[in-house]
Amino acid sequence: MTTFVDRVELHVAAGNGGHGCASVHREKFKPLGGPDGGNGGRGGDVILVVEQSVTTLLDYHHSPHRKATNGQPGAGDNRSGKDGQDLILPVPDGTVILDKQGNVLADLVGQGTTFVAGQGGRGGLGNAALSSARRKAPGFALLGEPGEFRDVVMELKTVADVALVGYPSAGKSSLISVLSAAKPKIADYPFTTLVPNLGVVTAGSTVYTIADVPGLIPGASQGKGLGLEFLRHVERCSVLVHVLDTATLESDRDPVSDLDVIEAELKQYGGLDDRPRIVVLNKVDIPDGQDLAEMIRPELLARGYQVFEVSAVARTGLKELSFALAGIIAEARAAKPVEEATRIVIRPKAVDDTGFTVVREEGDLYRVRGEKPERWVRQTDFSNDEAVGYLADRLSRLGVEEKLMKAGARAGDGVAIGPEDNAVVFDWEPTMMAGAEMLGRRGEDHRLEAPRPAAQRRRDREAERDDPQREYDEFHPFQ
Ligand SMILES: Nc1nc2c(ncn2[C@@H]2O[C@H](COP(=O)(O)OP(=O)(O)OP(=O)(O)O)[C@@H](O)[C@H]2O)c(=O)[nH]1
Ligand SMILES: [Mg+2]
Repeated sequence: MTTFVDRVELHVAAGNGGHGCASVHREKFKPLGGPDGGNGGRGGDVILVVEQSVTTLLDYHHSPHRKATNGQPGAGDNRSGKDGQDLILPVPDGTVILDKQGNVLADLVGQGTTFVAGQGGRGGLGNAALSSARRKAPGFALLGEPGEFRDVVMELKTVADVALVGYPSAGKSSLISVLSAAKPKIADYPFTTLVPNLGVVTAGSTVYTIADVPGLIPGASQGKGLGLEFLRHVERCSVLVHVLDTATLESDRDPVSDLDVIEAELKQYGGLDDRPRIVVLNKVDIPDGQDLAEMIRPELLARGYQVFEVSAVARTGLKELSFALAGIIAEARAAKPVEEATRIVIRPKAVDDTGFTVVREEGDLYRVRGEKPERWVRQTDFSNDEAVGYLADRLSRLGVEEKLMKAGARAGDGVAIGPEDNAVVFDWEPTMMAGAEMLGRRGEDHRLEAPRPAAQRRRDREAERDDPQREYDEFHPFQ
């Protein structure tokens, strides 16, 4: 049975926002009580949080689809819908989040570090919130926005200070078992260790962690043995320890050529060149091993390695080794910039909702892209004419109509708002507002005109002021 999983695909779905409600207050003898439709609740986020007690991604291997709950719809009598609940997913320290193309989205190190993997959809405003001096009794409400869907890959890169590398059966797991309280599996056949082991070592006042990875053999970079797959677990360590077997019975091997082989494989893997290395000559309890260790020591020293002779079985040389490692680690820690604060919250993308673009595509289709227009479209109930009119007002106030006109669009041309695979397309009918503006400046050719930033800015401000959803979000930042 698998008990350790260090790479999974995870499919998250944040909760949808609840729809706003369109309702009119009714009381006996007071037939026109005004709009009282409440707002929809926000959909829950899907949030990954580093939890030290979690050591594998196994849970997500078994159930890779995770969904947060939806926000509830608003109701009459100004009742807001309940927010959906955030879904908190605990992950091991050192989990890297990638998109499907392999780009790193977040690197989660440190207890409590948080990544919002899927953002819940905003609730739609009810007609009470949408009413204004100009629109006293709106007969529509805004739709809740869909929650974010996202496919991510999670990879575990163990966070250890020391990594042990070497041939199978060199004694890496044995070393961990005598340096720390960990009890990894040890046996006299190769590839006993199939997944990394982690132990905690205390040497004087320094406490550090030590990990091994499955043994490497020549050609590991081509996938021989267990391959280099597990080397990702040594990427975060501050020091690499070569564990060399001084008592191997294989005639074509000796510790120095073993070292060369492992170094060549590390080089193939890449990215580990700057890590300090030390050499441990293991199994010196065996007389031949002791002799061999003495013979090769000068050569290793000449290459610049610190060399330690130990026996994991007879437990000799361990103290020197663990204190030397503590020294290197203390130095590495001191050299590191101040410990990164834990509990960082990483949001996948900063939303820039200021601009939008209009691009003319083939067949007289004009595509509008931008955070705001796309969001507004998602919030619109297209079966309600008033809601569609409200959308048209919003778009025109943002300057979408004007930009369309400048791009050459004419009444009847197709306008698509949104990306190719998910756009709302309609025939363009310039509204009164845009038409009036066009008349006002008859004789000028918009396409030759330089942008008028001040006027544009003013229009943007006005559009902003008349966006109740935005104001609502500002006053309810946690919804
Ligand atoms: N005599 C002697 N045997 C040792 C010593 N250290 C490890 N061994 C033996 O070597 C064999 C392999 O030890 P492991 O610790 O499993 O080796 P490993 O490097 O973790 O091997 P893989 O997990 O297969 O990569 C076991 O039979 C151990 O008992 C030592 O210092 N002296
Ligand atoms: Mg092992």
